[in-house]
Amino acid sequence: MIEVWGRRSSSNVQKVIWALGELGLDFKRHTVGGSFGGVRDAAYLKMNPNALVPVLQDGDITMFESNAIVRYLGARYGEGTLRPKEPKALALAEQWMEWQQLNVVPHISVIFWNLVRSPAKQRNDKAVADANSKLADILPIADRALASAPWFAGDRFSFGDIVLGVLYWRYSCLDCKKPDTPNIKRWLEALKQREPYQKWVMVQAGHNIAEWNAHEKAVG
Ligand SMILES: N[C@@H](CCC(=O)N[C@@H](CS)C(=O)NCC(=O)O)C(=O)O
Repeated sequence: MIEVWGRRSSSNVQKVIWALGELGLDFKRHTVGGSFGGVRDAAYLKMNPNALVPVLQDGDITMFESNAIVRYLGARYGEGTLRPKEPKALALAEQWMEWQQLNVVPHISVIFWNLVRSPAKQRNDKAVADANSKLADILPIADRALASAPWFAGDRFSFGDIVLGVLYWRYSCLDCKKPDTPNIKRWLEALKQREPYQKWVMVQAGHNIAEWNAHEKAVG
């Protein structure tokens, strides 16, 4: 059976378990990382020397890096579904996955860490304002792409929707000013109809550090 190591509250773990859910694959998950620890144990470091989650084990493959894991799952179990078969759709899915990771994730992460994961006294308001202003420039790029197609790869959901799908849920729950992106809004509503997204991603992570800590413990 496929095994995944990583706490459910981790966005990078969520990419993997959401992808597994989309593929209808059973898996066993081990809760490690964050307040649960375990990522510096010798046995874990053998699987992921970075001491980070997630790790995936499937037969003779043990691997880390969430986006690479999602790509592996697509190649092995989701040819034509999670991983588009047609070269143009595959190219678009790959393009947007890279773009989301490099351009959007860092800024949403800054906002999330400051507003939710840090005690109020340590909040860096300037960093939050800078990240918000960068997102106001960057998110319209994704919005324009979604004006001509329902999903990032075209007509069908694919792994090109996974990276932003996880982070955008968090962002949508945050109390901060957001750019007007009607096509992203429609895309998010479509994601919300997907059962694996509801199960693994649409979890309220809280609005401050106390709520986050309670959330992390509760979801495991
Ligand atoms: N590039 C890595 C980043 C992994 C990462 O930063 N994971 C975070 C959680 S989202 C982590 O392990 N933090 C330490 C912990 O949870 O103990 C990936 O995409 O898998």
